[in-house]
Amino acid sequence: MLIKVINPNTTASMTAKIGECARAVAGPGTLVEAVNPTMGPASIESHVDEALSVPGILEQIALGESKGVDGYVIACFGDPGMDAAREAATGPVVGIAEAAMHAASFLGRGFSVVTTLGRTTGRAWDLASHYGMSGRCRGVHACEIPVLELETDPDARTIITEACREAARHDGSDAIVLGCAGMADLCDHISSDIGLPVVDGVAAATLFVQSLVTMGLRTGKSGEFAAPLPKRYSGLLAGFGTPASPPASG
Ligand code: 2AL
Repeated sequence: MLIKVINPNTTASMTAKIGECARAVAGPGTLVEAVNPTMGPASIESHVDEALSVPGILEQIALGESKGVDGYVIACFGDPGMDAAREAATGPVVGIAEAAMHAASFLGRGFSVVTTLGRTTGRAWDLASHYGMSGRCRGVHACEIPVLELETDPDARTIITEACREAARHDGSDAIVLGCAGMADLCDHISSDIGLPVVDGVAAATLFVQSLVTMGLRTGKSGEFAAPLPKRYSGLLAGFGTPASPPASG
């Protein structure tokens, strides 16, 4: 099967890391294609970044559909454009926040999220509520490292590890959810350092998509998530339009 892992930001080095982490868990019959859009923000850490990442995601879904992709991972912890992606794709689409929170809910009574900047914590709380995880999510904590500095800050691993340890202690949590795709490669190190289960959403979402495809399950298309109606789009978004069918004659 072919799983397309979409890093919704345009930073290729982060896409490469995400691809490695997805491939490390995918089964032998699964091919992982990791991509990022060519348009959009270099990192996603505001509501504006998130909104402007969605056209690039939809462009990547359209390309995936033309190649027969079996399922998709949206690899940003804000889970941007999830509903739109589910309309546009034939196969299942799983976001990393959604996947990580569900996986963590199997590991104990409560989990804490450790994310990048404090300004992204509101979105993480909203997603916990949206996914029915309010009773499980005990805290959302920021390490105040911007997304792209995860790759360059030599102290990033130590700072995030200590933030995870303190989050679990403060919240009395059984597990940690990492709140950024750029933290995926730290998951095993942090888990062995703090002695708690630590969930990386990239791995979790890749395996959930693989499982859904293996079970022959895909997004229900009979209502809300049916393909969008054909229509004209204008300006910068003109390429997203679909030609309307001519009115039936006679
Ligand atoms: C993210 C993420 O996963 N990718 C990105 O660009 N921003 N999440 C976050 N909380 O900063």
